[in-house]
Amino acid sequence: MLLTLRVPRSRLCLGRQQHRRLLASTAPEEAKRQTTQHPLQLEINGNTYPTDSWTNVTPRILSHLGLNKHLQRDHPLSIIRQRIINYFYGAYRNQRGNPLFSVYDKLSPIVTVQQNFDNLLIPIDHVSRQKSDCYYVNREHLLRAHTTAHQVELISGGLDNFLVVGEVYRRDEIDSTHYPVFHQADAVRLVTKDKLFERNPGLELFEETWSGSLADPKRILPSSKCMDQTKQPCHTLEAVKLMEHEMKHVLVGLTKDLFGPRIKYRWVDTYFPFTQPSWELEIYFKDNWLEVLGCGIMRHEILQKAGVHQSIGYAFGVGLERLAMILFDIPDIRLFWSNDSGFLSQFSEQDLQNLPKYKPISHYPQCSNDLSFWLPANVEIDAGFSANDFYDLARTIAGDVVEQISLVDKFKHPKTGKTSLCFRIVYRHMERTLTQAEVNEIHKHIADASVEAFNVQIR
Ligand code: FA5
Ligand code: MG
Repeated sequence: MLLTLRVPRSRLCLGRQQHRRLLASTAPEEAKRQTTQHPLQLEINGNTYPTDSWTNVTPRILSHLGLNKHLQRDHPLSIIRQRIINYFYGAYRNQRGNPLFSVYDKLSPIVTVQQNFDNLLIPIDHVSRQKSDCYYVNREHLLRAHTTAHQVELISGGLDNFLVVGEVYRRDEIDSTHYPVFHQADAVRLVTKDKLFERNPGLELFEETWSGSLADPKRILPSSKCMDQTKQPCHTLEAVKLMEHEMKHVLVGLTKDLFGPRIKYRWVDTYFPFTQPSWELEIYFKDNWLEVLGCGIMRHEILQKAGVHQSIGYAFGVGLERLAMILFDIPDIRLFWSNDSGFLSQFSEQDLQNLPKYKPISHYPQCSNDLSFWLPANVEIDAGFSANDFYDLARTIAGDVVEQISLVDKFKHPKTGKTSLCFRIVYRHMERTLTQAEVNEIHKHIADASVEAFNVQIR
């Protein structure tokens, strides 16, 4: 929303409310100090940045750096990342059958104003540059507001098909679908005339009348508003239409790959400073149209700046939380930051094609107790004892107050040769807080029943 022409809602309230909510768990005086006062320099990821009148990152926001939820195994954002990558690997292959796209998912989120804005022709007075919309480290550095910030450096490095995945930071509103730190995947695909017009070799990428004057990087034209949805003056209509068709076909393909063939979607014309023409893709979700991505034909000035003169390209940026919310039926974007094992244990990367729907977790606290026992002599896990039998027994006794059970330790005694197992059982009630005494009693029942059923010896 932020980089489009529409005024984001957050700009109207200048982010004050979101700050109050963000800092809700910090004492008021401390929260105020953290938001308004800064040390003379900031130490981030081993680099030192002098602060200045632009500095507005808070310790709370900086604490998200390096959490890399998109790389955390079995996290829903990692599952979405993997699904997008797999889709692109399948959709585009070279003649030898290898994937065309390369993936960059560990780039530092601290970028320069040049990377985040200038390289992408974002006008100097564009709202998205304002302090009220971004987290600035100082006047030259900020936490990237979109993964598009890496476009020019990667193209300059010679890449023509790539995906960038990472977290982005915006002083946006906070509600069930907006959070100041969220994840994006960006992609760029560049093609030459020969490739685009393989079947129509007579066609051209660029208008005959276009002088190519943008080709001199020192004479980059001032960014126009790019509101004409037809095409940029330099491109031929055929080139733009073919590229648009390929891009929309691939993005609808991705949408259907994720959500099934019956998903309702629509294309909405929009404006981005770095693409022309530009669109947003919206998906019908819970009785509303939800914007999931922005895309378009890349501005030719950007390619030229990056040293590419004979190609046309498309680019898009998609919000991972938005996709994951639809895919897993996750009702609130804040859940993606949860370390609650009741949330995290619901997702697994093992079978990417059969993903479960999210089951709401109780907001009452968890209580976890360990149970360790010796297996009988000559019995081992999967040879006389099955962990699944133990799980069933525990569930039969405790019912739904058992939220999770996992095997956390296993070892063989060097002398007796007996195997010891330790299971962690997490208890939680859906409607009330369990007392430790109650939990201990249930836990004891499970221990007693295990002795009875499996002839184990409690340690
Ligand atoms: C951009 O960030 C552009 N860089 C996308 C782009 C890339 C366009 C390349 C063209 C070419 P926008 O601000 O609309 O655009 O954000 C892109 C997506 O991020 C949105 O469609 C939405 O899915 C997600 N998004 C935006 N703001 C938030 C937020 N506060 N919380 C969660 N997701 C968000
Ligand atoms: Mg948008």
